[in-house]
Amino acid sequence: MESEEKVVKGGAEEYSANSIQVLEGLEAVRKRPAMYIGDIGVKGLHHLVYEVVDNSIDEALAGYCSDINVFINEDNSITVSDNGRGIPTDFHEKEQKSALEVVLTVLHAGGKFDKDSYKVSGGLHGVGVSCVNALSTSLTAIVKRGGKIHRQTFSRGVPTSQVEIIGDTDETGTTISFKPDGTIFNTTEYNFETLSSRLRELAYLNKGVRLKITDKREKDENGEFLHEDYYSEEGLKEFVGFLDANREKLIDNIIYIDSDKTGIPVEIAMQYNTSYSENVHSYVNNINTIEGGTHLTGFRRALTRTLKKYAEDSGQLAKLKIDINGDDFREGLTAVISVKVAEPQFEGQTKTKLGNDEVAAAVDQTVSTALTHFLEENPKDAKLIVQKVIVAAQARNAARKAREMVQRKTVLSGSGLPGKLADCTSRERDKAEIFLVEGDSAGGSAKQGRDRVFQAILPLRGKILNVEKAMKHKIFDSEEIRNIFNALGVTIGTEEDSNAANLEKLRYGKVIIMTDADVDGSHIATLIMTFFFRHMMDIIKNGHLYIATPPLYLVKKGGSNQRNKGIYCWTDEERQRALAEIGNGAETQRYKGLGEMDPEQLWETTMCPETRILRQVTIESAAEADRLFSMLMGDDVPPRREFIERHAKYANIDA
Ligand code: 0RA
Repeated sequence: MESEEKVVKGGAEEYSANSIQVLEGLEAVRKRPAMYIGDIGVKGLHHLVYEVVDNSIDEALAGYCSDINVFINEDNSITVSDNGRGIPTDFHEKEQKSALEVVLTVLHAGGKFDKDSYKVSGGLHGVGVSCVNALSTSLTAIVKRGGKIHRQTFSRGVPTSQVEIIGDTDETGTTISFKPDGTIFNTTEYNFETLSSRLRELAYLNKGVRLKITDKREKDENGEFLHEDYYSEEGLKEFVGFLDANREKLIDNIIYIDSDKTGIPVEIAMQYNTSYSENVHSYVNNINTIEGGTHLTGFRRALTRTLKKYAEDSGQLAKLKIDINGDDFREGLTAVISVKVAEPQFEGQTKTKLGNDEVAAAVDQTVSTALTHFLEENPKDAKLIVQKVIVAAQARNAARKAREMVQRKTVLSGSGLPGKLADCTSRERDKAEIFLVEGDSAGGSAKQGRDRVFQAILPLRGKILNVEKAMKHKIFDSEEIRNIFNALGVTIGTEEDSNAANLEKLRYGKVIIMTDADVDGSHIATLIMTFFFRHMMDIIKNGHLYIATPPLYLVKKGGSNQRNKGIYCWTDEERQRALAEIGNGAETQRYKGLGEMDPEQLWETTMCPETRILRQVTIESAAEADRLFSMLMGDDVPPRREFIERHAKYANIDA
């Protein structure tokens, strides 16, 4: 006991008893951080910021806060500042400490004092600022409230001062600064892009709130810190405009719904474009529900029923011989659905599937009312949408016929696998890997260099079909694409629910894309990722898709041909270090393609599990990835060129 009391540095006597209790609560967070924030990698590190920002968003949703500022400070600490009411600082009798200290040191204490408003924004884990406090070497809270500026400081969740009044003010608000604990996190370096895109998403999801981010680690050519300023007047309507910026619109209007008539706030924006893919993104309490759920079910049900009824009543389906199904109504549809649910039940593998049954009916009712109005008031748009649906149904029918044809004519080896596949001997799925390799010559080196027990090679010729632009039945005409799904053992499901069973048939635990480390190679990698994103999303969601990373350089002594004297380098810093290490006469050989490496080098640098660098492709934010794909693959060339030039290596959709 003695020693524990001493942990409370500078605390007054009345602190000690409570602090020990607090220590026990937050010690659990420090012992099992992943349980509270997901993981202790880059994701968890960024999650700390979201947790703090979510509290400010809640304050904004309650109607008391308009501006949220995030700073990445020079030392990779974070400051989040808002102009809300300020966390209460008055003494809390039951806990025998200030409300501010309770919020910052007691697990799940965030909304305790505010019974009237429910917490609607909330990180995936909704754990509260006290977790951030527990996982930070230092945290300072500054609260402007009741004419005074208050301050309290903490270290690893333990108060290092009492609440002190440090000045007068006529403003209100909360500022939290924290430095993540390097003994807990694998990395403590923040990524501006990652935080910035989440704040942009939050601005669209919470119209009227201004979110700014400033990176104090970096200045641009004008001597200004890197910064972004996000504000959306029209919310999801602008979000859909942003997602579809590079697609051709089918109708000019964005259909927009914002209603809480059912008691559950529902906001939806939708727009049809001339593409063939469905891009529907859903959120619950600002969380991207990648796995969908009842809100999505309600939306789909209402969309299908309302459009079908309109099409039938207007006589446009009279001549159609084939059936229309749900998919046909969503081809070329971009939509964002956002609901706020008081007590959300999250289910599914990644806890991003909404389970509350009452939400399906609420969304269904809201959508069918609003959409019926829209169709009646905009007959020209309505006609274009119905025509598009009819074409989709006809194309689906053609695709089914084409697939049946293809499955009969595909040339397979005796095993039912494509002839170009060099399969591995192991049939243990978790150990087995398949490399999708750009070009026949690199494919040849990979076949020689591999460990044939667990590594299979499938060479792919040139650029695979541009899947963003291709209609469904064209996809089945591409030999390369047929080879991919035949080798993997899965079928491209057209029926909604076939995915889980389909994934069970996957023959390899890791599907690894291996392309040259140049712009062309990254384009091909993006094409293949697009293919998986559009047609086998589950392979990405379940963590099966990877990108191999060949080295950029080999640094070795000039004139020497001995390979073992060389050092492989993946970055310019590594190259500088290698040049210094090898010393006089060191030379750099720039690898442009996989083909420049012999089988042994390819194995050592890119394929051997002990030495290679594999990057897992994750759907961090499906909306962001989707926009990226449409930009890279769409018709609009300038943004794509600019993007590829800026990100000379790979699109940042991988982890
Ligand atoms: C509890 C109660 C009240 C506000 C807050 C917490 C609050 C927390 C955070 C965290 C970051 N910014 C925040 N702003 C406010 C309501 C207090 C009242 O009734 O005045």
